[in-house]
Amino acid sequence: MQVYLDLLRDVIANGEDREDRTGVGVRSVFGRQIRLDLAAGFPLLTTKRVHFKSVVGELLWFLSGSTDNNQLKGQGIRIWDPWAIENGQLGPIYGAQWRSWVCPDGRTIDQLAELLEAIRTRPHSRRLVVSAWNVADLPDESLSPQDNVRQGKMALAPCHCLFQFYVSGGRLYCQLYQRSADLFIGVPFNIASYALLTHLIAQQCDLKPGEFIHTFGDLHLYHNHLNDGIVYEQLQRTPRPLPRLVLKRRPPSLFDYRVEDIALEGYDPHPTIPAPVAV
Ligand code: DHF
Ligand code: TMP
Repeated sequence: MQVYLDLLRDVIANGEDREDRTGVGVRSVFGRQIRLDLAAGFPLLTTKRVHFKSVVGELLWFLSGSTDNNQLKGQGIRIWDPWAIENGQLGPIYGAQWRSWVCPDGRTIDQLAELLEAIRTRPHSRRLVVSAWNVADLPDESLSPQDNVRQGKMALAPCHCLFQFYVSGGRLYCQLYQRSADLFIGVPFNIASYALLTHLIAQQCDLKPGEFIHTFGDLHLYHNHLNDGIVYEQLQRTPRPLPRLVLKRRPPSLFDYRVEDIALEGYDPHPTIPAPVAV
C-alpha cells in the first residue's frame, strides 16, 4: 500500500488549495490512478487501522439493496449518520441504483444480478459495467443532504459512481471510477470495499481475483486533516505486510453473504487515527 502514501504525497505537493461544497476547504488534484494486485494480499491500509467491520457491513448493505441507515446503525455502524434524515432514509443511493434502478416504464433493473449472469455467460463482454450515476436521482448541490432526501433525491451524489469488470486468464479485474475522493477518510474504505466486492464476485463466478484499478477524478485532502498534522503522522509510518481475506463459505448467490462469512487474517496495522468528516 505504498501507492496510498504516494497519493498522499502527490496531493500535498501538487494540489491546489480551494473551497468546496462542505465549506471546510481542500487541497485537490485531478485525474490519478492506482493498481492493486489482489493476489498480493488484501489492500486494507496498515498505516492506520481501518474499521473492516464497517467496510463489510456497508458493502453487504449495498448488496442487499437497502438505503436505510437504520440497518447499519443496528449493527453499530455509524458512518452514514450525518447524511440521513430522522427516519434513517438516505434517498436512492448505491443500494437502490445497484439492485433496483427504476426505468421510465416503472420496471426496475438489478444491475448486479445482470452483471453476474453476464460474467458467467459472456466473460469477454465489454459491457460488464455497473453505474450508480442515475442523473434523474442526483441531488441539488445547493440543498442540504436531508432536504434532498425529503424530495426523493440521493443524500449525496455517488462518489464511487461507475465500475467495470474484465476477465482474463481465469482472473477477475475491477476498475472503479471515483469522481470525488476524500483521500484520508473515504479512500481507504473505498479500496477495501471494491477489493472485497471483487473477491465475492470472483468466488461466485469461479474466478480468481485479479487487479483492482482505482481511477480518481477530484482527489483531495481536507484542510482540517492537513492542519491537524494527521496526514503527516501517517506518512511517517512504515507499511506492514497486507492481511489475507478468508471467505469461510460459498453462499448460493452474491446476495446471501453474511458478516460471519468474511474474515481477515494477519491484520496488524498501526493505531487508528480519528479524523472529522466534512458534511
Ligand atoms: N463525506 C466526506 N467528506 N468524506 C467521506 O469519506 C465520505 N464518505 C461517505 C459519505 N460522505 C463522505 C461514506 N463512507 C466514514 C467512512 C466511510 C464513509 C463515511 C464515513 C468514517 O467516518 N470513517 C471513520 C470512522 C469509521 C468507523 O468508526 O467505522 C474513519 O476514521 O475511517
Ligand atoms: P461531493 O459530493 O461534494 O463531492 O462530496 C462528497 C465527499 O465525500 C467528497 O469529499 C468525497 C467523499 N466520499 C468519498 O471519498 N468516498 C465515498 O465513498 C463517499 C460516499 C464520499
